[in-house]
Amino acid sequence: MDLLQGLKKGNKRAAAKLITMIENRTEGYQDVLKEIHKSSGKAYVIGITGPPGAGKSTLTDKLVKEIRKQDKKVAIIAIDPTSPFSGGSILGDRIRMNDLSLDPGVFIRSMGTRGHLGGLSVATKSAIKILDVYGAEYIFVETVGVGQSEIEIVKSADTTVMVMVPGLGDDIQAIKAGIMEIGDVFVINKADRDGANRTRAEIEMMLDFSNSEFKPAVKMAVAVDGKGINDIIDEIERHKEYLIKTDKYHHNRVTSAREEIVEIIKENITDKIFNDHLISSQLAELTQKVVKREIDPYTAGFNILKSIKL
Ligand SMILES: Nc1nc2c(ncn2[C@@H]2O[C@H](COP(=O)(O)OP(=O)(O)O)[C@@H](O)[C@H]2O)c(=O)[nH]1
Ligand SMILES: [Mg+2]
Repeated sequence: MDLLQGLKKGNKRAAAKLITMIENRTEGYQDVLKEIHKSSGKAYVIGITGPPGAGKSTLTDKLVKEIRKQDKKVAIIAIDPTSPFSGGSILGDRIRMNDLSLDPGVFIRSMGTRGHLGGLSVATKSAIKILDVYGAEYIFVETVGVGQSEIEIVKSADTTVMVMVPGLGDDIQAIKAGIMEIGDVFVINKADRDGANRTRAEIEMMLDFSNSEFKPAVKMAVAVDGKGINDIIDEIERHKEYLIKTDKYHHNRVTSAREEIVEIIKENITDKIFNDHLISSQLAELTQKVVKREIDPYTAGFNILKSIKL
């Protein structure tokens, strides 16, 4: 297991290869994950989410550069649920983070939906684990906060930064419920544009209704010009201290570990159903019967469950 040794020594290529292995579910990938689990759990995971074009990549680039001044090793995972590609893709992000990728202390990786049938969040959690063992002290996960799997991804972050832009108006209403529970730090990026103060007031008003113990701050930023970056880092730090002080840090990790186990169970049961010939033919047969109203879907589903050998 040369790759594992390379990973533990902080070799970028080893980390990249292992993530690819996990994405493609190459034979032996589960052994890798089993092996590294005990050495993982040290990195601090920061989710960066918000609508497309809000400036998440630009902001991540600036935040990472600031953190790099402390000489801490950083990894960035950019998730694009709409992209079937992974590895070196997401051209725009590559360009925006071009000079960062030359920094030996920064690892950048894109992940698309290819390969992981509904398991993007499992694949992301595995990638986080790999980058943790690789030695990244901070792992940034950038994702568009829309679908269920993306929300699950941000839920596994220790601190989530919600990036908004001025004048979202109706959009804020639409995503209101979602963002309230997800964001730990709110950023109004593109504050160089009109309406930033109003958007801030709108978000602050919404946050006032929340009865959560931690009151997130709403910060202004102009990511392209590097404005507001230190403020955001301070807020991430404040949230981190809150988590540790209240023991939520540990509690969140318990929840996340439990979810991870459940996801692995689900994923493998699904695999069993779709890869087993007998079950597939039973499924085809029962489907016909359900269509003909000879049996109902519940009876069919439970019949199949009974014949799954775990
Ligand atoms: N005016 C303005 N444009 C910005 C700012 N931050 C980012 N942008 C631009 O917004 C566009 C989208 O940025 P990007 O970081 O790719 O957004 P993402 O899709 O959320 O990752 C790019 O053209 C950026 O240069 C900002 O603070 N002000
Ligand atoms: Mg981006």
